[in-house]
Amino acid sequence: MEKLNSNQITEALSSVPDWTQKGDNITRTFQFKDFPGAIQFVNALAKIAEEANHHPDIDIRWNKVTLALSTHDAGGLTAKDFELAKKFDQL
Ligand code: H2B
Repeated sequence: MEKLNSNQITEALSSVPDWTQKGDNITRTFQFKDFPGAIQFVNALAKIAEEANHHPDIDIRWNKVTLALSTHDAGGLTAKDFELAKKFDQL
């Protein structure tokens, strides 16, 4: 996987407008009705992440789940991060 340059990142971000770049990560916070709702989301995304062998950092706070995606193997953001972000948006 090739690390994206800043122009490529800007372009890719337009396809996932709810995500924000923070350094070498893209992040989004999802909000649910309650804690079980948040956990159900995490369980669903865990399956996708494992199948893709690409695992987000996950921060769970009651009904909110913040995900951060980066490709550590490439030392930055790659197309894979944006692919996964799109899949998580669809959940
Ligand atoms: N997840 C993420 N987000 N970035 C990676 O670079 C990564 C990963 N690498 N999951 C994978 C696992 C790698 O460590 C294993 C060995 O394939």
